[in-house]
This record gives sequence, C-alpha cells and structure tokens, in this order.
Amino acid sequence: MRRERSAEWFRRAVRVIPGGVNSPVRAFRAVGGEPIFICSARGAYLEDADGNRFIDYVGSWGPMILGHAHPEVVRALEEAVRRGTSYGAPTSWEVEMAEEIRQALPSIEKVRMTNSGTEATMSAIRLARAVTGRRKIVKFEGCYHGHADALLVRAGSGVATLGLPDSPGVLPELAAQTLVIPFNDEGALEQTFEVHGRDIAGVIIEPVVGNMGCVLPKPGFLSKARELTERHGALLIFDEVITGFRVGYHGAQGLYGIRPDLTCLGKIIGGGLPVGAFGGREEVMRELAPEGPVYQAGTLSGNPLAMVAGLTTLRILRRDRETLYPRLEHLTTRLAEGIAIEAERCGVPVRVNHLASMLTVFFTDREVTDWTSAASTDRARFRRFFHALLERGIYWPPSPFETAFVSAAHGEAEIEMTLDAVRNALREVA
Ligand code: KE4
Repeated sequence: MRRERSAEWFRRAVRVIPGGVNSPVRAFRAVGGEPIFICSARGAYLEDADGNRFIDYVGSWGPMILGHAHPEVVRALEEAVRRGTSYGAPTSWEVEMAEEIRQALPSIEKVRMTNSGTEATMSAIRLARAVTGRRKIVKFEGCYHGHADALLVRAGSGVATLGLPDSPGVLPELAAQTLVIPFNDEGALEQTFEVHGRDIAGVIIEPVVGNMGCVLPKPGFLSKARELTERHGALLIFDEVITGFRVGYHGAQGLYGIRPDLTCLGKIIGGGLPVGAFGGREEVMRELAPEGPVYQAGTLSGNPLAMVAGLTTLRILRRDRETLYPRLEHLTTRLAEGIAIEAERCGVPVRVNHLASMLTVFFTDREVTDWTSAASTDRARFRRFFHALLERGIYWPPSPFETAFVSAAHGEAEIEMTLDAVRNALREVA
C-alpha cells in the first residue's frame, strides 16, 4: 500500500499540530505506525492522499450513519451555504431540529444545541449540580463523555487508549467530586448511593458503551440506575452522543424503555458537522440561561449548516426507519458472526460485542462486560489485526477501545469483502 503522501503530510503536521492530529485517537498511537490522511469519502468508502480506497468502519466515530456525502445531505448543505454560514441569531432550523429531536426522544421536552458532545455533557453536569444543589457526579469506568475536567476521570476512549486514567491538569479537588465505579455493577452503584446519596447531583452513563469498545448493559442495570437516582433525588443523565439515533430511531432510552432526566446527543444529529445537544425535563431545562440562572452559551451553537446537515439526516432516518435500522442490524450481525466464525476456524480467541450497527472485536476468550475485562484483552494482537485489515483496504477504528460502525451505505458486497480481509488478517495474527 503506497503511503508516501500521507507520510509527507504527517511530517508537516507534527511540526504545527500537537501529535499531528486534532484529536488524539486519530494518531494511531494505540496501534502503532503513522495515520493515513484522508482526502475524500463517499458512501461506505474513504480515499487517502495516496489514492488508496478503504471500506470505512470508523464513520467519523459515529456521525456518518447514512454513509459519506449522502446526496440529500450534500444538496441541502449546498443550498444552505449560499444563504451564509452563521448569523449569531435564532433561525427556524434550530426550532425544527429541537422539534425533530423531541418527537424522536420524548424524554427531551426542551433541548439546547452545542458544538460538541463535550459541551453537551459538561453543561448537563453543571445543570444537574445547579438544580439539585449537590456536588458529586457518578460515572462508570471505561465510559467516556468528552474531555470536560469533571468527566476526564478514568475515562475510556482516547484517554484509556493512551493509558492516561486521569489527565494532568484536572484538579484533584475537582476529580474528587467525580465517583467512578465499574459499569454493569449494580452493587457498586447501590453502595455508592448508600454512602454518598445525599450529595450525588447526577449519574452519567453511556447506556450502551462505545468507549471501552462496545459493551452492553446487563439486564436490569439501567433500570437499577433509574430506580436509585429517582429514590435519592439525583438526575439520571444518558450520554447518547453515540447511541442517539444509532442503536434505534428512539435511541438507547427507547430500546431499553428508560426515561432519563437529561440526555446528551451529538455526532449523528449534526450529519458530520460540529454539533452536540443536551435536553430533558422542562422543569430542569428552564433553569438554563436566559430563562434561568445556569449559564451556558456558544457562538456557533445551532449553526445553520450543522442544523441543515443534521435535520436532513434525521428526516431520512425518520422516513426510512422501518427498513433502515433492521437492515443495519442484519448487516452488522452478519459481520459480527462472520468474524467470530473465522476466528474460531483460526483458533484465535475473540469476543465480538455488537448491537444495532455497533461492533467491537475483543481479542479474549472471556466475556467483555466492563472496563476490567476490556482492558485485559490482547492489545498487541489487536494492533496486528488492525494493520492487517488496513493493508487489505479495511479502515477499522485504530484503537481496541472504540466501536466500529456500519453505515446505511454498506451493503452485502462490503460485508463479504470485509470478511475476506478478516479471514486473512486473522490467519496473520493466529
Ligand atoms: P465530542 O466532544 O468529541 O463531540 O463528544 C464527546 C463524547 C461524548 N460522549 C460520548 C459517548 C462520546 O463517544 C464522545 C466522543 N467520542 C469519541 C470516540 N468514541 C470521539 C472521537 C475523538 O475523540 O476523536
């Protein structure tokens, strides 16, 4: 595979951008080697600076559920950009976006747009502390909610991949207000409430985890979180930045029948443009400025281009949801089960966790249900697997603690080509 142009761009990049990237996980530090520079993308495919084509399973880390450069999204953006790019004033598209989100996720009675998932979760935490008058936040080890100080405490995703359980710069006294417990551990959650219940403002959770790799909630775990937060007067915050409109049209909250107090969104709702959102019960959201005293703001929040790209995406998902989500589930299951069968044939122990169009290949012979089990998987073997796939034209997430995504632009052909590459890659790492 030719890589000269990517190598040249990376040499220039590291001179002017920390690590040569604008987000750590893109740097290939978890898998070794140098990142490839992407020039264009269409449907299920990426093209890099050296003209190599890849079937894409990163999907920009979640937003591209329809595939890249969807014609309806492109056309909507072409029209929107001719009307200007940002006004710093309310627009009709923000109202339509809020209405679109509300009808898909009825727990969200009012919603505020932001420019990233980090802003959404950071603001949701501030709001939870304000409305409860309490200080502590509970999160789960291996879950990642963006890089706000209060949440960059033993996070998953990039931080976990980089082996930085706590980032320098996060004040110990602030980190101390964040309680970190194992995912899927009802006992730990009960005990935490027994000890700290009166001081817990909120519990923030990825209802289906994407950031330690794909890890599903055990039966009853989410309803236990709902019950305990209800009983102790804490807010339940669903971080659906990944799962929102991904695991189903009504998100993880629809799938599991849980009504959180606040929900954080991002990725898909922006159709690939910078976006985040948080929303929930009206009596909580009305505490936000300018209606209430809790300050939160953003120059480009609700930006017209992000709204148009997001609205077009959500309207397609709404229009096609009866067929689109079952098809995504079918293709992803075909891929996940195919990988497991190939691994069995090669005698390589793997566990493939998957739900809807999310999947992660863990190199282990044990179930992966929390950070401890995820962290104990064979990272060296994952590294070799990643590069063996890349050499065969498959762009898999460059980290053992991320989730691969199937898009609506993937078809049977892409899945079969991927399984061919997987078969050879597994033989290489056996
Ligand atoms: P952003 O600030 O990156 O838009 O969103 C933060 C965030 C919040 N919550 C969840 C559940 C998330 O997954 C994320 C961001 N996800 C990572 C990788 N899974 C984005 C990739 C990156 O950091 O470059």
